[in-house]
Amino acid sequence: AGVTREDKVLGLLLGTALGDALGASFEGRHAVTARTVDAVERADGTLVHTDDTALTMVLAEHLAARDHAGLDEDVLAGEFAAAWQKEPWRGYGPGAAQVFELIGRGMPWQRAAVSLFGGAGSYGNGGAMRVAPVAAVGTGPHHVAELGRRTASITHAHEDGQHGAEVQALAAYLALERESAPRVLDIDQFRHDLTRVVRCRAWHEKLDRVSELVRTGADPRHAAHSLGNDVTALGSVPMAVMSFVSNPDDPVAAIRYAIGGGGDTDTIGAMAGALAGARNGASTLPEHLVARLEVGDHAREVAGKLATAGHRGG
Ligand code: R7I
Ligand code: MG
Ligand code: MG
Repeated sequence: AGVTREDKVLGLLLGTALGDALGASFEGRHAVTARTVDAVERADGTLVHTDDTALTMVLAEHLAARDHAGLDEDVLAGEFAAAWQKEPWRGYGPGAAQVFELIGRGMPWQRAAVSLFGGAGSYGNGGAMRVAPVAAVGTGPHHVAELGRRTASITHAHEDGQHGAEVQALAAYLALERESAPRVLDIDQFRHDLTRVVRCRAWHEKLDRVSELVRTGADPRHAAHSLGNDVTALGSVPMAVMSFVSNPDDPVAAIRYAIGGGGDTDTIGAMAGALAGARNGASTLPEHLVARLEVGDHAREVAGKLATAGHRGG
């Protein structure tokens, strides 16, 4: 009964696209008022997505096409690079663009990824922003986190860039497999499950803060100030989790909360949208907004395959 698994997987993809495309108009703003988001929602015309959705779709297709064969980083690296090459104007981070260019010239992704930032690798949120589809194929929390880390490592050699992908992947898994509306979301349990997989103090501190902010009913600006809203993984994934757990039953409200905090609004919106879309299903997304997305039909096709690909359960 209730929402089907396929509708939830589609919700994950369309929630990503909707959060990304709505947030894209506000990237870099200090904070965003509800009225300005209203105006974008009420307008017509295409809601153009950015790199976040483009790479999420590449990963979703990769996983859907390979079924039980699982994830192949070498193949996926080439697919990411090809997507960048085809549409370099989608707003890619400078580090990611550089890695994709090097991969396109034949450099192995391992070498390309560590070449960034003086050999430290990137701790940007590019691994986390595109990771959600792994939730549909992982066998359990640890497997999902591992898949998330592996997909991120193609461009993000820095540990923090990978931790962000682990946390977002696991959050998406919990939203898809454990948490279905109308069951009430247990925020403390959700946070507890996330912290069990990522054994890192900085992440635990941020996620603990999420519980506290939910308890006090913090508004988006306050939450963004406390958790961060920038292009780093540690400075954006916690705000996305916050946006979801404080609006668990309404994807558009979760996305609006994410955008309301300002900063990296397309990415925080995309990640919050993935979580809320996965929990509530695509059927809960407003039709007039979904109709304006670029990925609608393609997402439906991929979601159908992804919902039955790989292993199930947890
Ligand atoms: O992580 P990445 O793909 O960027 C994703 C963001 C999202 O907001 C997308 O919507 C798109 O707009 O870009 O790309 P990177 O360039 O690897 O990382 C993003 C930024 O994080 C970098 O450009 C740096 O500003 C910062 N950064 C670092 N700065 C110093 N030292 C990431 N890693 C480092 C570092 O090691
Ligand atoms: Mg983007
Ligand atoms: Mg962004």
